[in-house]
Amino acid sequence: MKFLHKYIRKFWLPFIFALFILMVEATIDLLLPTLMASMIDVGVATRNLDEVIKMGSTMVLLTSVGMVAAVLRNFLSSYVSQSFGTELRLDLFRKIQSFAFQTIDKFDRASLMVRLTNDVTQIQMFANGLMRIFVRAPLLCIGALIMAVRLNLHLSIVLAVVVPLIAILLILNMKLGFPRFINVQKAMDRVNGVMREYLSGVRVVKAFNQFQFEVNRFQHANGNLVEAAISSNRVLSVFGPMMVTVMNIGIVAVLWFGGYGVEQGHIKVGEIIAFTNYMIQILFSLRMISMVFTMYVRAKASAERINEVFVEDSLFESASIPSLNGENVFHVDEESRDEKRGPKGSIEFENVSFTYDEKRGEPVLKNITFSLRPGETVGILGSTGSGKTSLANLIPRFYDVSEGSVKVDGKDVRDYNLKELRNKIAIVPQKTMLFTGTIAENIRWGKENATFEEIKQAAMLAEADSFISASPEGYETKLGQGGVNLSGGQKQRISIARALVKQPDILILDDSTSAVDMATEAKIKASLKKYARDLTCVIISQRISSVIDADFILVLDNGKLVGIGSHEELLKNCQVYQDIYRSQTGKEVLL
Ligand code: DCP
Ligand code: MG
Repeated sequence: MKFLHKYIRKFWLPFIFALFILMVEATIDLLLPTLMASMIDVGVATRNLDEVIKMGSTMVLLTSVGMVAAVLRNFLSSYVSQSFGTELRLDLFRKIQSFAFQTIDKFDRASLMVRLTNDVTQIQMFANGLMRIFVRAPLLCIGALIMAVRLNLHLSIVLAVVVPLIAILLILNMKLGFPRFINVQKAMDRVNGVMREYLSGVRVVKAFNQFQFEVNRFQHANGNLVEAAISSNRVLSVFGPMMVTVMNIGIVAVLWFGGYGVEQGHIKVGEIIAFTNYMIQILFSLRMISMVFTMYVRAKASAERINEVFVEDSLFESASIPSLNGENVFHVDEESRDEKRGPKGSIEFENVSFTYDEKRGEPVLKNITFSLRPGETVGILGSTGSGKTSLANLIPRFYDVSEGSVKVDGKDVRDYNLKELRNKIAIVPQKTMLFTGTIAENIRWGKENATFEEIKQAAMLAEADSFISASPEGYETKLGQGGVNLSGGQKQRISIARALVKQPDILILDDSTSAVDMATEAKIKASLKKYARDLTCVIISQRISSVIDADFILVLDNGKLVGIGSHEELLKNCQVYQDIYRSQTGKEVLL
């Protein structure tokens, strides 16, 4: 997988070094039983204390070296795997940031979460595992085999039977275990998905008393997870003991034949002990290898899922996200800010059609054409689902048009550097989204280096200053996630302030005063007019009163532009507008 190359290039040196240390460790492990055999057979059997001390201290020395090596290797492996995991997670996060909305829509959001957290952890664990047992296990396995055969060829006949048997068990274990492991992971994803959806909708769930429904849904996903986990554990619990049993029978056989050999005088006691030690090392290393394989399967599945994210096209290079060590920290380019002042902010739609999903027939916008000069205000009116938000989304290029073109300042939005384009535009989304942090921080989101005066000014324009200043902590009031501790209208006004502090050329208000009372709305519009003489405004609403004094109004109906003109003109000649007018004022249109 290509995305891994970068990390391999970066971490290969400490990785190789860790592998080298592992080889040292394995060698020590392999030497110890032989030394012990010699201690017993030469030292103890002949009552030669010098030999015992010599061998004993060599063993102590070797073990100490092994310990130091292990500590060093643990340091290395946790450093490498942690830095690798952190970087991978950051890169993945950046990649997701760079996605067009279409791409984000395509992935399930919960699955993106799991990819960022669990999948990265799996790969990280595998990398760590590699540096603990990867070379060590095969080396130990082969080394122990060689040492055992060298030690005693006759006893090795037992190995010739036992080792292939265990290998077969291992392979069976993997064959049966792998698909089950993958099932566990899939079930885990679903549990995460259900949980995430529940938590984001917890208020609605409570309001509708849908506990039981949610509990059932969770129970279902959880039950599936348990089944998958039990099934995969069953494989482990059958094969694990079987392998140990085979090996133990082998050890008994060695003791049996060995004991016979000792009686006959051609095998020494120490040899038998060393031999069984090697057998245990072989079993141990084979199980290690199977563990690495299990980790490998999980990591591979995770890597594939992460790869799916990396192979998606980025809409733009997200150079503005600060990296860990502080390079690339975002600076607002003062020069470009100054330069872009002046009468800029024209918008042109030319025969624009748009659909979210090519496969789903009916386009959401059909053949829309209009243009807006700098400083003008356009109102977009239409019933729910008529395509107002979709139209607005095309201006900052949240989505790409299917046909036609959208131009800002005479240039097709697809020809812009996205950062440059979005610097011109501030949008107050229909669904207010505030972040955890203080009110001031949330407003400053619009312009990173905004001074307190600028923030306060923006809040005053948005009619938010009065309620913010009235609260005890003022602008330092902490908001919960999504701004839960504010009313809907308060959130909308902070959201407007956040857009205004950016000092954009184009301001898009998507139903941004829907939760604000009429009087406050009128005040906001009045201050906007005063402050923003050369600001191009797109005001989306379902209320005629919100758009009545716009320079002109677009009336959308089911994705089609059915009227364009001033309030009076539309009252005269637009059927849909007349209907909306009648339903909102109760007055008949006097012609
Ligand atoms: N739509 C879609 N996929 C999305 C968003 C919308 O398929 N991610 C569809 C649903 C509607 C149509 O697009 O049929 C128009 O949706 P809009 O959100 O543009 O509609 P409005 O903004 O006009 O509606 P509202 O006033 O409710 O905000
Ligand atoms: Mg909308």
